[in-house]
Amino acid sequence: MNQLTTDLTEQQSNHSADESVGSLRWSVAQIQSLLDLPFNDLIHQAQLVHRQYHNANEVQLSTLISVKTGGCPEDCGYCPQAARYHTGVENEDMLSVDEVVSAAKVAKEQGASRFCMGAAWRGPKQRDIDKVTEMIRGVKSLGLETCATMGMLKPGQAEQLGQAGLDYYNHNLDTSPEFYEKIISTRDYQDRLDTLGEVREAGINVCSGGIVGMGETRHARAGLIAQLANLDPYPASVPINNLVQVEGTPLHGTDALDPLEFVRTIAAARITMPKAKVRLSAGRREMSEAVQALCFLAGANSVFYGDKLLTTGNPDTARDQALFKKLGLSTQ
Ligand code: SAM
Ligand code: DTB
Ligand code: SF4
Repeated sequence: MNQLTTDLTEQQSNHSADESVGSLRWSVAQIQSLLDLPFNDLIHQAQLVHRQYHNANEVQLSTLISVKTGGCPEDCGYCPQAARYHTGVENEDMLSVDEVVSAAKVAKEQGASRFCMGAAWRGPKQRDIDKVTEMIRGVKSLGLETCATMGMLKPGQAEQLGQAGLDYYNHNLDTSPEFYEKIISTRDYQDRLDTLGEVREAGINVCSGGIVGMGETRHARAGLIAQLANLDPYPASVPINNLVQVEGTPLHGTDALDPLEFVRTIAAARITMPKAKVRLSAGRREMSEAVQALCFLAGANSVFYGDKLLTTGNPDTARDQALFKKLGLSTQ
């Protein structure tokens, strides 16, 4: 083991020994050093951490549904649902509670343990919260874990979602604070941190991650991981999305990220957030089985499962089941 590897191992074990201490922080430079390691050393470290905290042959399955699609007023440069980009995604009415609960039943039958409801909103209005809480109650009553991703939350809204039985709220930091303004102008980084604070205060598990492959540098990826790992506590669930390029969005045509850089990002998330579920998220349909296997080796232990993400495709369930079987992964 070289000196850098030894130092980083000590850093990691300090974190794992005393994660509740907010003063122990990962610097961007430390995470950049992780990302700069020889690939085999990085994966080895990620495996050591992974096996300390998780069953290395298990993957958790979350199914997504878009309960309100399109017509979003925000300008996130990656997103097919922003009204201002011409992507072919139409502004649709909100689904009914029955439609959502029926879809959750199917997801459960197919093996998902968590059902995540997404809405293309800047944030929910009170009448939206009333309907969403009904959806949460219906999904929860099936014995599924519940998750929602609906944009920014105002004070009091997270409590209402929590009282209805919401287990997780997904709200991504998306990228590093420095790169952020190249991607979104209609809400700032602090707005996102504030929403995560609302979720945490309401006792709901935080699900927060980001997107890579948006033309950012490795340093910016280190900056994103540092922000997530330094949240106190770090998120229970960390989705790492590879940009799905959609025609009509400003980021369409961005140079694709080297898949091994994606794997490195997963490994850095695993090492710095040892107990989290690290989710290999959007972009999986475009990945080979070999790259997905490397992501699992690097510490990913959750995926989105089901034929669709929100508006774009995901591997179909039969193909995923065949992959899990091939890799000897059990599902939860
Ligand atoms: N409107 C809500 C919000 O922005 O928080 C919830 C839904 S939004 C679609 C959830 C997340 O999906 C975004 O924060 C982003 O990280 C991810 N996402 C959206 N479009 C994507 C794309 N084309 N490729 C990869 N991830 C994407
Ligand atoms: C997350 O981090 N990724 C998911 C979920 N949370 C909501 C969304 C991915 C969306 C990909 C583009 C689409 O299908 O519209
Ligand atoms: Fe709207 Fe969310 Fe898409 Fe941004 S990511 S445009 S907030 S749906």
